[in-house]
Amino acid sequence: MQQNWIGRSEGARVEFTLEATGDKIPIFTTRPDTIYGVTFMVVAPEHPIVEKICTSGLIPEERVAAIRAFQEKMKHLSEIARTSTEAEKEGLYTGLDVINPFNGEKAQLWIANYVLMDYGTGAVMGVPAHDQRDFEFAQKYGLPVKVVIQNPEGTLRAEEMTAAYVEPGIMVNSGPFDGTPNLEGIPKVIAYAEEQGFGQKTVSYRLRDWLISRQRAWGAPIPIVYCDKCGTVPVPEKDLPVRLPDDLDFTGEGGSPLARHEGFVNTTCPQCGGPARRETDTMDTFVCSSWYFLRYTDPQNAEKAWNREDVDYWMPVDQYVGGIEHAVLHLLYARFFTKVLRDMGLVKVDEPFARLLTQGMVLKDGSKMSKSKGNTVSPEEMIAKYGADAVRLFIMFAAPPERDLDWSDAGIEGAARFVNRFYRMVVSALPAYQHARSLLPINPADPASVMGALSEAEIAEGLAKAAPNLTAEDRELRRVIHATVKRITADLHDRFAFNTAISGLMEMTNAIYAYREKQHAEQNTSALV
Ligand code: ANZ
Ligand code: ZN
Repeated sequence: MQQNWIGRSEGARVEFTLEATGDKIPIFTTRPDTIYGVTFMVVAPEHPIVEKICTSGLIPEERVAAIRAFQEKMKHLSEIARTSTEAEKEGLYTGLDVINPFNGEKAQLWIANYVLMDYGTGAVMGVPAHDQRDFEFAQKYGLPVKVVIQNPEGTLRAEEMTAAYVEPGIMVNSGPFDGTPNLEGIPKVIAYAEEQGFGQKTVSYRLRDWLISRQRAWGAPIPIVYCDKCGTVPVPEKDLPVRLPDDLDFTGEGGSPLARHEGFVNTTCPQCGGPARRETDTMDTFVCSSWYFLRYTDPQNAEKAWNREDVDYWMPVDQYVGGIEHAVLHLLYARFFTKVLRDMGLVKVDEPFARLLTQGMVLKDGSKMSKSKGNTVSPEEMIAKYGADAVRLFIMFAAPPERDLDWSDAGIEGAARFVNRFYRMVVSALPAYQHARSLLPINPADPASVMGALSEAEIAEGLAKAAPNLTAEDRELRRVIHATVKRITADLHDRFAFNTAISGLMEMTNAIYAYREKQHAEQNTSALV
């Protein structure tokens, strides 16, 4: 998920030219091998060239008005709505043409919903024969389709295509590149563009800048002061930390209560001593969650964030448990902070978290519990009715921790019944257990004599005394118990499989009850005999 989020994409930037004005419009493409197949160009509605065209006097007023209306409509659509593969492609011809620097051919310049301003260059070369979005766009607006990558059978015909051809093939209709396998063609086309000076190899990222300031009354303060004379002045280290006031007035009027707190806002300039104002935005809470785990290694340190030895001893975090919603933001930022701190020589580790378990959610009737839906279950009520052990047992048992679990009242009753059954079994076995233990050379008052302190021989002797003649059933029960111990240990330790550990316990409990009932029956029959 992080890889997708960062979205590194290798490709080329190639400059097309607006014929009427000579303006250069660079495009970003991952498929330079298809550049001879360009039959139109599309820019984002917000692209600066659109503004320039609208005010150039080169196109009629009605067209300008139509472009303005289109821009306005796009403003209200989310990025997802605009670019989803299902979304209807919508566009508008600007009335002007661009020139493909590779072959001097003209292509119409369009604006369309599916091109985003903040990715690549905000402009796309339209290759309908080999890009599905471009194909759909060309079909809708009657733009030409030109095959430039031929399939191995050599059967691809523009007039017969019902979808873009996106598989590898041989470059055709591509001037000097004809006959080149397209994957080999990519670096060759880029090299040619570089030679000719109208393009170069480039990398685009989907990742955006992270704006860390928030208009909030909580979060780490931004330690900056504004002075009329000195401008923007950082709070000196000796005056850190800046503390937020704890007597804020939450009136519900617009704006940040922090900005209305005169005592916080008004301060003196660290440089000239004159009156100054504090920054009243605070940092996004993700700033703090990017490094709090490092502070946990040395939480009482009043001198610095942490002591190098402590942080190196504890880090990395052995096991991280969190929801999937943290996979791309929090966990990515935390990794980034850790790497920067490592580069600064403040921590040794390269990665903050050794293992990650993404836990599922508790659902009710198949959907996420939420106050607005009114489908929440109050843990307090459940605990009052069934006890905390039963509630916990149900949650652990109902699904593996990485999966969502559906809340079920019947399930929790079942869990409560099991807790009681288990408890009765333990309590009823206590006298027998105490008797057996009294036969072992263990002094409960002396912890050293318990378990590890006994020799093998002493244990064997004790066991022989406590259970002199093991029957076949006794042995079978003991086997079940040992197998259960092994299984639960592995379930818990290796894979946090609480649910299967609990079902192991349930099976063992059944085996113990069955064993006892049988013993009981035998005793009764022998009494009869
Ligand atoms: C021409 C072409 C031909 C393309 C072809 C693809 C296939 P990724 O892999 O996600 O980086 N593109 C570039 N900038 C865009 C923008 N701002 N908004 C929408 N689409 C944009 O995708 C890169 C491809 O997405 C680029 O390569 C471009 O279309 C399009 F047979 O160029 B391509
Ligand atoms: Zn000043």
